Amino acid sequence: PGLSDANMMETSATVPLPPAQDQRYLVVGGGGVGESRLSSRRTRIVDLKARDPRFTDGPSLDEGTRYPQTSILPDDSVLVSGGSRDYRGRGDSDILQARLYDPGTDTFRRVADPLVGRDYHAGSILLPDGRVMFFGSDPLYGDKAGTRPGAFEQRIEIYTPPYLYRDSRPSLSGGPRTVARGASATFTSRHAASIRKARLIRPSASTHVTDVDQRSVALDFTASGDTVTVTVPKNRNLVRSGWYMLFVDDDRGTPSKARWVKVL
Ligand SMILES: [Cu+2]
Repeated sequence: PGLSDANMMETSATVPLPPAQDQRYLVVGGGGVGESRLSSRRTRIVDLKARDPRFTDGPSLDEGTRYPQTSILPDDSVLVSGGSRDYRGRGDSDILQARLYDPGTDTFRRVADPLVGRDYHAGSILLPDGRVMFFGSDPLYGDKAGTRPGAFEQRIEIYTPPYLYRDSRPSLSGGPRTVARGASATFTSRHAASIRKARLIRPSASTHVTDVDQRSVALDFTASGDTVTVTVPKNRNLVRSGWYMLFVDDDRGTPSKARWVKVL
């Protein structure tokens, strides 16, 4: 209940808002079924921990947006970028805009625009150094009039979030390669005293505006001297087995580079 533009779920994006423990989801944009010209400017949020979960609208996009790319960042913001107004970029309708969504304030902030249009068969993934890679796009046509077939986009773009323009970032090194669910692991950081968050972020598998692996799990942690000890939650449904990127964020929300950790 409450889902706005419910007839435009095709080509919308869904992302579990960080941290995954909150069980809140953001649904972005979308369009009508098939080659429909309809597209949605809406974002919708649902809290699955509520007694009677229902969708409420979040901030709107400037234009109706199909195929928006969404990537969870280690500072708990979500990058929403690209997409097109019409089906597969038809009519030269790629949208060269990017935003950061803040789950705490439910607001968008415009950030540096992408330079390459991304519509069908495009994706974005968070890199272990805190940047985001964009790839693909498969426009139906190669011109505005729709007289020439489109060509698959082969340029890759790398987005550097504002947090990487600060003068320092916390270090993170050492620690084990594997951690069992429910167990703790100790890593080294010269900035241990300023660490405020620890996040396990699963590497992405992004296609068709869908990233089935994307999630950011909050970890309890303690800091002592130059060490940070994190504890992986016991819940198997929250933390599936496999590889994760472990990030720690400092008191300004600046993330470290990730350490790769395999959860057993
Ligand atoms: Cu396809």
